[in-house]
Amino acid sequence: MFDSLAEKLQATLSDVRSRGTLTEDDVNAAMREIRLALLEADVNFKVVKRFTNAVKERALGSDVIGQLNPGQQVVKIVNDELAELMGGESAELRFSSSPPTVILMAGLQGSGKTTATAKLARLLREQNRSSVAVAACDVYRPAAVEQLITVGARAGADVYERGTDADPVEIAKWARERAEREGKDVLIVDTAGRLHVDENLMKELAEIKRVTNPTNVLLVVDAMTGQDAVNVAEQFAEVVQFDGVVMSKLDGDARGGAALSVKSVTGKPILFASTGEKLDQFERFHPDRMAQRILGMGDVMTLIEKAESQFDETQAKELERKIRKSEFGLDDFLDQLRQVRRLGPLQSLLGMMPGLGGHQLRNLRVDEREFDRIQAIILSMTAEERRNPDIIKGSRRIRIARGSGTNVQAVKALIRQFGQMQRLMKSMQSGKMPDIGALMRQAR
Ligand SMILES: Nc1nc2c(ncn2[C@@H]2O[C@H](COP(=O)(O)OP(=O)(O)OP(=O)(O)O)[C@@H](O)[C@H]2O)c(=O)[nH]1
Ligand SMILES: [Mg+2]
Repeated sequence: MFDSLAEKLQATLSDVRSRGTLTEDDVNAAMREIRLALLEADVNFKVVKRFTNAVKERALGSDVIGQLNPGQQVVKIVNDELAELMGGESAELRFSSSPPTVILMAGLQGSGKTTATAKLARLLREQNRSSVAVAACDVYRPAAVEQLITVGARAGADVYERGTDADPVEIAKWARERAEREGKDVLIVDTAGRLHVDENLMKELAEIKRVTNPTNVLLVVDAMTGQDAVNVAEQFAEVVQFDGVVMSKLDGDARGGAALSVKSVTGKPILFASTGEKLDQFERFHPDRMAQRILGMGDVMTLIEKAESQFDETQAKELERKIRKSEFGLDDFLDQLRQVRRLGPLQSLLGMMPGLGGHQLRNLRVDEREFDRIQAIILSMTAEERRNPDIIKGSRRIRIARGSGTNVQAVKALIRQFGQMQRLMKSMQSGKMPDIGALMRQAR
């Protein structure tokens, strides 16, 4: 899903990320690319304009924060704004304080209402341990009731149906009363679709809404229809109040325009995403995670956040003090390595290390085992050797190599690099992290 958009945004942003410094022209160029990518993804053009303006304003207005380089900040801004575009916070279903919670499903013909009804029933049964009934109020298509009986049963829900002869409003009223009587936690009402948003459909929906008094009205829209889905949602919003959107068939949507625009255009959040024909291909919609998925940087975003919280000020100050006083030894180095490692995969991590821009990163293939090797070498040293690596010569070197399962060259390289790093640190004012990338290249 969102394949082509993801690819384009990722390419643009990886270019931005790799720059040490960013000029206004760089930002403008990136915004042009992003605008094109979004338009090609069939995102509403007003939404695109608002989006790129917001990103640009923030990108140009922000200072360099902490250890992140400006390119990475632009990436973070795009990520934040993408999430914001899709609603920011994840929207939740409302639950009634006096059961049943009634969920009314609306939408055009073939949008995926019946499928979503069963999927939602399953999700609420599994995740909330709710007892769920579904009501078959589509009496126009003979097979519709049969379909709900089949998928409803598979989802473990009671199916309330009265065939195709009864009036849908009557069925809805009866189903609500029955759910109340039978003590169901949740009643999901499946309704009939139409080809277009027409008056009859709206009248019937309004009636069903009146007699069931739903806690949530969900509009199911087909993501594959792109901006049409958004237009339909807009038309619905004018006549029937709905609370949120179920975005169906996201699996077949390579562009993503509907998912990206619908909140912005209708003001209604996406609550659920349907991503396949199987019952369990249905999930709560989280704008932030979706943004990260589109940018292909779930890990990096998490890491940036982790880094922001991990490299706290106190630690940075202590590190700075040690460096200033030339007290930074191999023990501290190992501490740093371990701290870094807790954050996650090295390859993505190194890109956000100060002094390691993206262009360096691209040439750097990190083998996670390097970490183990460096750690093993340092751990094979005595405390004295770690404080004062200069004494590591001859037989000490052989002992350490043997103890760490490496060789004398590796030990030598590490100590030489550490020496260089110490000298570099002495000349540095701030408590930056050492250039671990260079160290690893040399230690190999
Ligand atoms: N790939 C994919 N197919 C889906 C998804 N959701 C529904 N479908 C398929 O889309 C078709 C229509 O789904 P329904 O749930 O019957 O749609 P509906 O809105 O109830 O249709 P009507 O009752 O005719 O108005 C079916 O073939 C479903 O299997 C989805 O998330 N992904
Ligand atoms: Mg249906």
